[in-house]
Amino acid sequence: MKNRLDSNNITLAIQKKGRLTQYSIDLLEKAGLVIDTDGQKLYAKCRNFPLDIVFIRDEDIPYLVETGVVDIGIVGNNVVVEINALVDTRLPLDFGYCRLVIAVQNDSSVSSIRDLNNKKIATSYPRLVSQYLQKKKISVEIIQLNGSVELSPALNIASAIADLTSTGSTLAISDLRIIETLFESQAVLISQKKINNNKKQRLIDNLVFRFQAAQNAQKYKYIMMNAPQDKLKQIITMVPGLKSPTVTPLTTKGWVSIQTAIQEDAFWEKIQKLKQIGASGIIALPIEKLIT
Ligand code: PRT
Repeated sequence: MKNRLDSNNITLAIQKKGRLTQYSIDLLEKAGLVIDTDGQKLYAKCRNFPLDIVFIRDEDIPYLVETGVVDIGIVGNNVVVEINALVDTRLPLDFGYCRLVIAVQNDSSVSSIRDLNNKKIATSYPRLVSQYLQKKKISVEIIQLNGSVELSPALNIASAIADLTSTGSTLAISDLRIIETLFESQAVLISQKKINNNKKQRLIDNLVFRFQAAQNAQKYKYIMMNAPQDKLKQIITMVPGLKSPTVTPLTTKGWVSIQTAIQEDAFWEKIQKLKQIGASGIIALPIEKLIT
C-alpha cells in the first residue's frame, strides 16, 4: 500500500463503506480539506494538504495504525478498545455514537446481569464483554458471532446478547430489552503511538488542530442583535460569548448592537429569553471555523 502513496504525506485510513464513511468525509471537508477520490473509493488525495486517504474496513484500521502502515485513522472507539490496539487516541469526533449493551428477550426471566451467571451470551465484542463481566464477578460462556447477533436468543444460541445499539430499533424489532450498558462509544481519531518523523508529527498535530476548529465551529452560532442599553448587563450575563461580546452604540439613542457567539445546544432557549428581555433584529449565522 505504501508504494502507491506519497511517503512525504501523512496517510489517513477511513471506513470504506459504512456508518462512519460519510461523516469522516464531511469532517475532512469542514476542516477545509479538498479531496480528490477515485470512483471506487480505494485511495484519495488531498489537494491542499499533504494527506493521502485510504478506504479500509473499520475493524482493520486500528491494526494498520498501530503497525504504521498508515499514520492516522478514523474508527469507532469500540473497535479500538475491543482489539486492545496500542495507538494514541487524539480526538473524539462527535459522530458514530452508539453503546454496547446486554439485552435479553422481552419475556426472559433475566432481570439483571446477575441472572446471567453460568449462562451463554452471544457477541461480536468478546473482550469488552468478558472484561466487564469479570469485574462484576459474573461468569458467562461467550459465543462469538460476527453478525446477526440479535437473532441468537430466538435461535436458542444464547440467553442474552451484547451488541451495539444507536436508535434501539433493531433490538425492538428483535423483541429484545436492554438490561445493562457496558460501553459508550463514538468515532475517534487515532494515531500511531511513536512517530519518529518530526515532519509527520507536525502534520498530524496540524490536522488535529483543524478538526478541533471545525468541531468547535459546529457547537456555536454567531449572533447579532440590537438591544436597549439598560439591558446590556443582563444580556451579557446570559450570552457572555467566548470572552465578552462586542458592543457598538447605535444611532438610535439608548440602543446598542451586540455581537457574540452562542452555544448551539442552548440556542433556542437563549434566543427566546433575549427577545423577552427586549432584544430585537436578532440575526444568527453559522460559524465556519472557531479557534479558541
Ligand atoms: O467497515 P466494517 O464493515 O468492518 O465495519 P462494520 O460492519 O462494523 O460497519 P458499521 O458501519 O456497521 O459500523 C461502523 C462503526 O459505526 C461501529 O464500529 C460503531 O463504532 C459505529 N456504530 C454506531 C454502529 C452503530 N452505531 C450501530 N447501530 N455500529 C453498528 N451498529 C449496528 C449494531 O451492531 C446493530 O446491528 O446497528 C444495529 C443496531 O442499530 P440500531 O440503530 O437499530 O440500534
